Amino acid sequence: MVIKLPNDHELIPHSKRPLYDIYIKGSPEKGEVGDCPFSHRTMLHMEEKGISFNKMLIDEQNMPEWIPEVSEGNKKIPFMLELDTGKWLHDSDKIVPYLEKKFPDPKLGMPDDMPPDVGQELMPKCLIEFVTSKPGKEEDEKRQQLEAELKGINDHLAKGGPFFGGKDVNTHDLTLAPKLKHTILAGKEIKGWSMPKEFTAINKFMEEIAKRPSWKKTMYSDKYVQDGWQLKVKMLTQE
Ligand SMILES: N[C@@H](CCC(=O)N[C@@H](CS)C(=O)NCC(=O)O)C(=O)O
Repeated sequence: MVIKLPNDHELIPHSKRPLYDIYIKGSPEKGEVGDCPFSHRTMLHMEEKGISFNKMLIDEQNMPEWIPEVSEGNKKIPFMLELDTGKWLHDSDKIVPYLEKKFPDPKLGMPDDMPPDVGQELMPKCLIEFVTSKPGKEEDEKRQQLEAELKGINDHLAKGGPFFGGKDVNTHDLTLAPKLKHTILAGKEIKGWSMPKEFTAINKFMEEIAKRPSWKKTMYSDKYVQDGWQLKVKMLTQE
């Protein structure tokens, strides 16, 4: 229970006190969460496990100089501070298994328990290659490559579903869902592409994941994703 005081301060029960400061992509000026699928993935895992955290917004175009000091030389988002121990963690690929070991309940599984060949190439590889492809033969090839990757995901989900974890989400769901959101929005924005109608299991998956409180609490606007991909494609195709 959180007791609201008239001046908007909150009294938070000890069990709900924030355990982490997570540094994610966003607009510090507007106080809005940005379009980073790796930050999203990490926050989804924390929400599903009931781990409380403070969101610290970082402008990706103007990243603080001290980040490599706490992230083993890397300057990437997300990274986070464990408030009880002062330990810094970085990279969603390392943070997610760390959280699974430290907070085993509810079990979401380890990333390498999941089918290794399903959805692994979706993003960045397939999506970036498609949205940066030249119209014509190259674009057709890259679209087919992307759709083959999506078919693998769809076929896997169609065997059970609506989630990879069946009725309950697992780590694979929480990793792929932000990537699928980016694929749907970037494909449309940059190439006027839409998810093929026959991929009904993916559509059902996205509908179901969007209903979860964890998704609602960690959402960011479609506009951020669309603008972010416009900028990324511009940068990548100018090189
Ligand atoms: N493997 C990392 C990838 C993180 C990543 O690429 N983050 C992007 C933002 S979405 C970033 O920090 N980009 C800035 C850069 O690469 O300089 C993870 O899973 O956390």
